[in-house]
Amino acid sequence: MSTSYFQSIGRIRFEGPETDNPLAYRFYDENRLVAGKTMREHFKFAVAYWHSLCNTGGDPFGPGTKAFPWLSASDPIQRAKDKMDAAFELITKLGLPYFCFHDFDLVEEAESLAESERRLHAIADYAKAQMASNGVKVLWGTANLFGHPRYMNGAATNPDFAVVAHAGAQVKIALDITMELGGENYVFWGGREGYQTLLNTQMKRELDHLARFLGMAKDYARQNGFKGHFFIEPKPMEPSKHQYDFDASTVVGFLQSYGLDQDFKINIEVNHATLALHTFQHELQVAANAQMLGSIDANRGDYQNGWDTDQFPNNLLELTEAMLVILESGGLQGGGVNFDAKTRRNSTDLEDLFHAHIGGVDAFARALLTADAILTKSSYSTWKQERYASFNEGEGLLFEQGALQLGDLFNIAKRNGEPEQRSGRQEMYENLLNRFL
Ligand code: XLS
Ligand code: NI
Ligand code: NI
Repeated sequence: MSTSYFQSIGRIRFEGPETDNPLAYRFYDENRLVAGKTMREHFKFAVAYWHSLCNTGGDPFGPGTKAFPWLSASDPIQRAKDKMDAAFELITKLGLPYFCFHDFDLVEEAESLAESERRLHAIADYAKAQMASNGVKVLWGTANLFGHPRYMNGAATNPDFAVVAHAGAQVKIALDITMELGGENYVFWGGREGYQTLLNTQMKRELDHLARFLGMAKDYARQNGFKGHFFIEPKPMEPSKHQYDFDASTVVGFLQSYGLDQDFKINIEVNHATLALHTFQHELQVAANAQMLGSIDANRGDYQNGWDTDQFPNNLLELTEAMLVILESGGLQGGGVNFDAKTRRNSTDLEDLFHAHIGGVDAFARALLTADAILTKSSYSTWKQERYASFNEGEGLLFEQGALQLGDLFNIAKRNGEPEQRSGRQEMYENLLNRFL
């Protein structure tokens, strides 16, 4: 590594909850065993290349505010290499095991597909050499099929086959470099896969195309030896008014109805869940119910507005509920926790990237410890089991086994009379979270 971009900052270490050092982990102790796995294994934390290395904070009202020194070279390949040096310095100083990328986060897209491909392979070679020595890995790769103007009417769901083919070429190259870098998973977030008005849209046809496209990508990767998971990342809106992958439930139905449910799982993003008017934990549970809880894009939204603010996670109650779902469903399948989050526009010091990730990592670590304590040291699981005790024996059990008819329900209800009122005790459950925090 040539230049150091974060010279004043050393390796971030676990110092325990009492430390005064803002550049230390208080709860994330990577080798600590919790529920049979190390914290490192539970989370598989990843830095998101696009937010932390590329995004200088521009918004619709003004330009970027962050002077990232790794973006100053004029040659695109040199700029990409500088950015990668900064990325690996950031990731290794944070002590995190993974990163995630879009193809054109790594290096800028060129005028032609051929030149873009050449650039991507050049930077992938550069990455590979460094990863061999620094041990950092790729949690997932993806293709940016939403930024370029050619995708304004969609990528895989574009009404023009020429654009669909171009998107296919881009996915092929993104898969090639993801595989070259030993990427463990591959993500599809359908930013432009949706529509603005049904007046100009054959929805069924577009969905058929999307399924065909995903199937082709899967077949190509499998033929080339890719063993990882494919994840669909749901989001209900923004940029399209109607996004096809609205929420976890929609995606489960889509994957099942097109026969893609063996290879594809779901990547749940906190702020996308809340945009769909769900909670994060609801989306996790829906994915887990379908055996499709693959990975997480960690961030948080804002209570007072309705878009993807992508703030770093810090809501301990939300995360504790999430960790309960994750622990109870046996963990993430193949994926990890990717910080799809950006520092605020006015957080302009390079050091802010460290504070942001440290805060997110520690929030998850603390939530894991809390959830584990709730599961192992409280009556939480027993209470939840007992709520359903009437299905454990007798007629309730027969109902679950499919041994009753509607007429039987009629006879049972007539015999029993009005059911006894049973409290849901929501507040009692909620108090457990605070008690164990
Ligand atoms: C945007 C998405 C995006 C995906 C990857 O809202 O979260 O960043 O995670 O394309
Ligand atoms: Ni995301
Ligand atoms: Ni997002």
